Amino acid sequence: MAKLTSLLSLAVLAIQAVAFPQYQSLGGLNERELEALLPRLNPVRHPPPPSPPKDTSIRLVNDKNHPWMPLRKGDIRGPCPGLNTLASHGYLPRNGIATPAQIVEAAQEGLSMDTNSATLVTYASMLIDGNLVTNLMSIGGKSPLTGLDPSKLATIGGLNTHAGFEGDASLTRADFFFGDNHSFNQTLFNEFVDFSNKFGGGVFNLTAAAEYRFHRIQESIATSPQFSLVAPRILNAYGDPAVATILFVDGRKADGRLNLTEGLTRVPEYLSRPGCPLSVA
Ligand code: HEM
Ligand SMILES: *[C@@H]1O[C@H](CO)[C@@H](O)[C@H](O)[C@H]1NC(C)=O
Ligand SMILES: *[C@@H]1O[C@H](CO)[C@@H](O)[C@H](O)[C@H]1NC(C)=O
Ligand SMILES: *[C@@H]1O[C@H](CO)[C@@H](O)[C@H](O)[C@H]1NC(C)=O
Ligand SMILES: CC(=O)N[C@H]1CO[C@H](CO)[C@@H](O)[C@@H]1O
Repeated sequence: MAKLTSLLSLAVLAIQAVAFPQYQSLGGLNERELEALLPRLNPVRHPPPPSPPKDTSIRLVNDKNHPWMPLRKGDIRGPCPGLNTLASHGYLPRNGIATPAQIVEAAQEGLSMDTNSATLVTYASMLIDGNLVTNLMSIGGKSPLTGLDPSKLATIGGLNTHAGFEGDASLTRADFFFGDNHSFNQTLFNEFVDFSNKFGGGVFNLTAAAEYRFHRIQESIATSPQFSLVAPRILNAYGDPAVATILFVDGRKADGRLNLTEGLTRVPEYLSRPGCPLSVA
């Protein structure tokens, strides 16, 4: 009898599936899967995006509350040198898992990114790469620390997710095809420095940024068989080099520039954030 009932209900389910395919849930889960999953999800209310900071003065980035610390086992870093640095200096949770509000605040506090730019890139990334139920995102690879995946269709893969905002022809990261799409790549950073020397008189100014942007795309076309440059990545592929010209600039100097000898993964001891918020829009 039990067998017959389950056979019957299976048959009913099968008929439903055939008759009403348009009623499949948007989350890619059927009713039974939803019933099992919903009690285990941990939904949180999303606070509103942060307001602009009151204090925008010039300030040391590496201050006593924000010392650089090496990675502990399990700490996550990803394709964005800005966010990696903010996490390694404790402006973001050092494990690399954060809410969008924490990311916007850290970008404002630590590196003087202006509120509108930080809000735009953060919430856009959150939609593609974050967990909208727990309000958490990984700044690198996929992690169980962002909570259970609420849907089969969402990747919730963190910022490493290829073909979202992470993509090919990066300044200091190799293309997806070469295997590691998100780690700092010294070979590419050396090219970055060469271009700064050749076109920017030793700094990564806009001329060097434009030349290097063009060069990296040509290089990818020539060497990377699966090269791809489509939206949304194509937007930040052109935005990032501009951001890099104002990345780690020293707020105390009128022409404060990134000291190229320090690389892009940690702020130099002496570095002060700029005194006026920097827009990337
Ligand atoms: C506020 C939230 C931010 C988010 C969500 C974000 C996200 C990302 C992502 C996904 C990439 C990878 C693109 C690629 O495939 O190359 C990236 C690259 C980059 N980000 Fe961010 N970023 C943020 C803030 C910042 C800040 C504050 C800075 C510096 C002041 C910064 C500087 C850069 C630079 C220079 C790159 C290019 C790296 C490369 O091509 O080698 N970002 N960012
Ligand atoms: C660094 O990038 C170059 C050029 O794209 C690539 O050939 C090389 O394999 C990368 N190195 C590492 C360690 O990923
Ligand atoms: C970048 O620096 C080079 C060398 O000093 C200079 O010729 C060029 O005009 C600069 N570009 C910009 C946009 O300031
Ligand atoms: C740049 O960094 C190097 C190495 O840490 C240091 O010796 C040099 O004084 C720095 N240059 C400037 C202009 O701060
Ligand atoms: C989603 C994605 O692009 N991930 C790849 C990034 O690179 C690592 C290798 O370091 C691969 O394992 C991931 O699959």
